[in-house]
Amino acid sequence: MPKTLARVALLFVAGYTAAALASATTFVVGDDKGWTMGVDYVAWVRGKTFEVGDKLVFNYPGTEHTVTEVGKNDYFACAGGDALSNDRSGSTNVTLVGPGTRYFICDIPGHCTIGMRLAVTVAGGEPPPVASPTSAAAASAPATQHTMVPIVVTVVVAAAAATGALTKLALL
Ligand SMILES: *[C@@H]1O[C@H](CO)[C@@H](O)[C@H](O)[C@H]1NC(C)=O
Ligand SMILES: [Cu+2]
Repeated sequence: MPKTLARVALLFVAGYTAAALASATTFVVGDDKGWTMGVDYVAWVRGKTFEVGDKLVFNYPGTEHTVTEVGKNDYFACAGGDALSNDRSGSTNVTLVGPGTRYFICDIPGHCTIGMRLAVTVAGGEPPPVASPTSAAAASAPATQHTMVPIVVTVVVAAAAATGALTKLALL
C-alpha cells in the first residue's frame, strides 16, 4: 500500500511538471514596442498571468538600454548598483523559474525613473503532494509514521527531479 501511494505521489509530481512545461508561455515585454522609454509596463503586466516556466523576452537596441534585475527596494529606488544580473545585449531572455516577484529596471541614468521598469509576479505554483501524507503521518501513531517515511523521501526525490527538469528547460 505505501508503495502504491508513493507511485501515485511520483506520478502526481511528474504530471504536474509535464503540465507546467507544456503550458509555458513566451511574453515579449512591451509587445511590439519592446523594452524602451514611454511604455507603461505596469499597464503591460496588468491582466497577464505569469507561471513557472514562462519566458520574458526583452527586445531593445543594446547600446541604449539595459535589462538589470534588482531587488524590490532597488526597483522602487531605481538603483542598479546592487544588481542581481545585468545585460545590454539587445535581446535578453529571462525564464521565470520559480514563484515570486522579479524586478527589472533599465540602468541608463534617468530611464527607470520615468517608468522603464518592470515587476513580474509569478503565481505560487509549487506542487502540494507532500501535504496529505505528512499531515496524515503527524495525526497518526508513531508506528504508522515509519511506513510514511519512504513516501516522503520518494516525494522529495521526485520533487528534486522535477526541479531539475525545470532547470534544464530554463537553460534551453
Ligand atoms: C530569446 O527568445 C527568442 C524568442 O523565443 C528567441 O528567438 C531568441 O533566439 C532568444 N535569444 C536568446 C539569446 O536566447
Ligand atoms: Cu533605458
